Amino acid sequence: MLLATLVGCASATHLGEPQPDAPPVAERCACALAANLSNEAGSLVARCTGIEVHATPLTDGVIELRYAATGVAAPASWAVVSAMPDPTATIGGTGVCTAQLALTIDAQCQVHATLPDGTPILDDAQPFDGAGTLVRTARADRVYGLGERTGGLDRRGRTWTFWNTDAYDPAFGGWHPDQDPMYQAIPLELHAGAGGAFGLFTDETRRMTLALGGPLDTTRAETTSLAQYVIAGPKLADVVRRYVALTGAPALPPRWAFGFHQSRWGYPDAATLLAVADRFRSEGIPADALWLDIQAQNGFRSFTFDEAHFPATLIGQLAAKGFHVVVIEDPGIKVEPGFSVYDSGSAGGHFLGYQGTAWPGTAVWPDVSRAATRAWWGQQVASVADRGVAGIWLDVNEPTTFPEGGGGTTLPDDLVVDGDGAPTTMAALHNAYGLFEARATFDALAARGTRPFVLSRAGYAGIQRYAAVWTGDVPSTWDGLAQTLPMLLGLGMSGVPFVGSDIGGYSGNATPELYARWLELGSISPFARAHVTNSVPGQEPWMFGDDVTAAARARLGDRYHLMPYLYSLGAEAVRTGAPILRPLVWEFPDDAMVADLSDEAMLGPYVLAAPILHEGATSRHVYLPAGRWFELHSGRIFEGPTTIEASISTAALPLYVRAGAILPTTDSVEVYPGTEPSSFTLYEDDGAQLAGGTHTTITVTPNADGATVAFDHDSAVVARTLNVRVHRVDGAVTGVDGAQSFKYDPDDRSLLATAADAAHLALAFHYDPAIADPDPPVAVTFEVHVPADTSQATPISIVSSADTWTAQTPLAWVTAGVARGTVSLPRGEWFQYKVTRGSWTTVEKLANCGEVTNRSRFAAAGSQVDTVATWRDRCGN
Ligand code: MIG
Repeated sequence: MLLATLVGCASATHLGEPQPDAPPVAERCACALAANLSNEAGSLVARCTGIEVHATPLTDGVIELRYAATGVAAPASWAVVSAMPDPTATIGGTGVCTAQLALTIDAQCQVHATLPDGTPILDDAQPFDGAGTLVRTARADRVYGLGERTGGLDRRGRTWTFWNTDAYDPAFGGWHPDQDPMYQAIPLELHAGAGGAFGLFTDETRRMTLALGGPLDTTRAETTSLAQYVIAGPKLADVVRRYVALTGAPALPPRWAFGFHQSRWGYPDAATLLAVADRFRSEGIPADALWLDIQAQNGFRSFTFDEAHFPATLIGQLAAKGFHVVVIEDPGIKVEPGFSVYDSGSAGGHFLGYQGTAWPGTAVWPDVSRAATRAWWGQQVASVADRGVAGIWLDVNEPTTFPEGGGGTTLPDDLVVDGDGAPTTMAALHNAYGLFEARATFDALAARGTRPFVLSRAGYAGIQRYAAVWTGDVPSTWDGLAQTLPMLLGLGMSGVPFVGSDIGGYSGNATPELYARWLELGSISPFARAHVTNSVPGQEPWMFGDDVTAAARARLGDRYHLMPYLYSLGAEAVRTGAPILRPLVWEFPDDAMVADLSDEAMLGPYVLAAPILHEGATSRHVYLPAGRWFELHSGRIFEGPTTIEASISTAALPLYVRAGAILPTTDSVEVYPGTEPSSFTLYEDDGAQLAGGTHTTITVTPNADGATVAFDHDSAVVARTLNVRVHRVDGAVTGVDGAQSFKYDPDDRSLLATAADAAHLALAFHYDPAIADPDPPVAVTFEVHVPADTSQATPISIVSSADTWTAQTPLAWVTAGVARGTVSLPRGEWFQYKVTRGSWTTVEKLANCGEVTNRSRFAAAGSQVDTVATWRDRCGN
């Protein structure tokens, strides 16, 4: 027994592979504490010369570590909202043992931790120096996370700084390709390697660096007390779920905020905004929000409006057109006796003891780390909300002082701040300024009874509780676009699911091609807003020509069609912290091909997106991991793992649906049975309610006779009809049990059933699930409207790039001026085409007899109407 105990309490493990001989975790703590250790109210405390280390097991799968100079008390955390002791953990021997982690502290107060299987995960290489430096042996693994960063997904190989910064580089018109630090500081490391993933969250709001470039990982901040949380996996999803349990669940934005947003710095007046709103409607491009930047304020005074150009009636007029309005509020308040915000702020002692320069000129900054000041800020927010404003945009909250650019300008380090009742300095609080400001804003809006929408540029761990985040001033360059996707993925993996970028880029005059590609990425970004700087043409979709306008209509149309899926992913993020847009490694952790793959992403668990991120691309490689994939629009099948070459056009956003997928859309639930049962939770509510909402578990079970699809609701069922479409049905169909009616579309190869919703609804689709041909051509339907006096003696024909423009495929006359028919084309490929009357001498022409640019279409089942203005032989050319 004694021998077993000694073995179980053997000294610290060292780095390497899993150790199959490691004793069970509980045994490792089953003996008396070593001499330098004590158990103090559920924490293991180690004392060495000049330093002490506290290790506290928390539910579930988290160990809090605090390194401190001897006797230094723990400061309060502004990130951690819930830290419950783990009652099942044991403290003994040299360490702490939990179901997920085993941690030991050696005689030099160095910490070593392993997974239950003995895989070492944490290995202090030196004792804490009492002054903020932690040095650990680097594992030969990957590190993800760290919030908003340039570069790929894997953070190894660099030193990163945590210091919220206005990253705008005037020479670049945005942040520089290697910019570090950015606006946000989220010190969450996600380590992935042998044994799975684990997390390390360093809860520090001072300037901090993390060097991941060599054999040692070094964390450095100027502090005598450093708190870290070791977070168990084994999956990235487990780490992030535990991290958001600690730092707070993401706030679900109202449903309108999942729509498309249009912004620009410099809309001059109400008439312009009303015209923009009308244009969205007349173009048929869906959109839900318009934004007011600082030009709409009265002389850059936060919480005011330039009433002459943006009267209060504007908000209601836009609401009547179906638009919500979001306004910007900067933290720098104009120093101006008589300005009510300045006066009430001064009277309440809400401003920090420093005057600097910001947009309004000489300005003061509220001490948002003080509860009373947050309440005062909330009153200002409420006054704007009273006007009808639906959301608040928090900018320059790093906080930034002028001169802007280069990032070095912020409030002085030695400024005294309240620190939520524990006075400290700006140096200690800097990275939390935006978090406090977002909290004050969110709380004020939530008090009004509906879900707030807040967008924040700066933030710290926990920002997800209050705000969506955008990637700031990204330059309108191809590099800026290419860096945006990994930046969004990194933020998403760091517990911030609602993220987006300035669609089109912030400055640099996007070309039509760049704008189209950015909009396509934007169409799958959790937050989708076009925005641009002032004194340049706007970045509304129609500013870039007909092709781009059509692309915007199509891609945003898809986004809105998938809204129930997107919204449900938002609700999933609230429950689990899972990013809405996630890297492939999140879903396929064992696939080495995707370990640092950042030019593709998963929209939720089921849809793989391969946006086009390079200038002049005429096709792109798409890596599809193991399993069966269905191209979204055509149902074309690919068997992964494989790399395919996707054909593209201006409007292209290659999207692939994973077998097992369940995609609720606005008019149906789209189901792609896999080889195993799968399920998805559909979330529905009124779009803005603070709590409640209905969860529906949709389960798909494949079987030898087709598949069953079941719906189970967690609340009362409303009277409605459900449309359920099962894809890849290309064998014989014998019926659907439980449906009111069903319809088989052999060309789309889908079986659509209609049923009345019920508390438990089960549909059994009976079809031959064998797949006869993974990639048959598709009969694409064309409906062409031609001048009414066009002779019906010759057929209207389609000529296309699919056969290098040779065949003239005739359509049938429906009536004078309308022809209809199908053309067999390669499924899931883009093609170009023109309309003729059977020969090139009769090809279509523009009304002015100019050349018609080739029409572009994707080969999938379905119909489209094209209108021909006139004919070449009529033009005489
Ligand atoms: O000093 O409000 O990132 O989106 O348009 C620039 C004007 C301040 C920076 C933001 C940008 C916004 C701009 N702001």
